Amino acid sequence: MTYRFKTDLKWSDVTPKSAFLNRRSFMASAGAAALGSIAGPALARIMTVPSQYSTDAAPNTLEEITTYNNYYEFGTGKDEPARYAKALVTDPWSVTIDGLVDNPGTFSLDDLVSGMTIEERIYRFRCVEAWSMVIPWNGFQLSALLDKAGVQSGAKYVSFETVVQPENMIGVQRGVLDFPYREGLRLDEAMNPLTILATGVYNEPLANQSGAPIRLVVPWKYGFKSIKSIVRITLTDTQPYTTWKAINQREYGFYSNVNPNVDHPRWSQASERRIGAGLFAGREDTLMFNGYGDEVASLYADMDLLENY
Ligand SMILES: Nc1nc2c(c(=O)[nH]1)N[C@H]1C(S)=C(S)[C@@H](COP(=O)(O)O)O[C@H]1N2
Ligand SMILES: [Mo]
Repeated sequence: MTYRFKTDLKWSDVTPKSAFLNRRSFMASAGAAALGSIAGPALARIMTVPSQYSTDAAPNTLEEITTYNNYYEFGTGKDEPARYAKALVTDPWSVTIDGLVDNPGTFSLDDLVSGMTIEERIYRFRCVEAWSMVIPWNGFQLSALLDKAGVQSGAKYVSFETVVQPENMIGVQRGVLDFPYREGLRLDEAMNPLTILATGVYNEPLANQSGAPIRLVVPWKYGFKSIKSIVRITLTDTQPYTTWKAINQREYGFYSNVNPNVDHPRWSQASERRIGAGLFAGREDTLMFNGYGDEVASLYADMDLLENY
């Protein structure tokens, strides 16, 4: 079953509507994660239309999803983004699309999605690093946006950049990384239907700490590839700069595919701790490509994944 939108899409069509009209309600319902309180036939329909790629695994609560985060612009502690990301200014927002595209420009969020055809709304994806969660994202396939941008034949990679608001970002003031945070994908990875731009969680707009107003989600790669609060998307012919590889090339590769057979130099990557499973729950075995091998293993058929970690 698909959920096909009209082609004069507005940003409010790709963000959860009731909450979009009344952003204050987000904070009210966020604490309770009270899904039942979100009324309306359209949303009811969206709720029942998961992506064909969604997992059946039980999702984490909104509370868990928004209180245990990595967003170094707001500090390196897992609890710091929830405390400090309120300062992020997300309205107005624009995204620049440039490089090897036919239709470059700087777009408001409405302009960004106008004319796109979007088929799926809920992506209940496992995400994993040393810990894991299952998150029901709202969003759309990155490929829909890249198709609209008109990717030129010479393009081989996509580069992404996060906003920098020094006055609002305590981690930028502390200089904990070389900001802006940057990430990249090979073009075929970017076009894969599992690669989405998320605009919400649990039919609520993204919390700032989750990467509002728009962030990448790449479920077969380690969490750090999923860059938050995107302001620039650039199509390139060479492998782009990526923040973690630049920090430590030996520890973080460009691909960063979830791979239980390749340990991080300082820790095993064979298992993960499921957030919310309780103190005494055992660790779970981490699956190759985070369990999405059927969808993505073919992308790496010719590659040595021990070399290309
Ligand atoms: N801009 C930006 N994006 C980022 C990060 C960051 O520090 N800054 N952290 C990454 C890391 S290390 C992880 S694990 C995920 C965490 O996403 P979550 O907080 O939504 O679970 O965001 C990624 N995206
Ligand atoms: Mo991470």
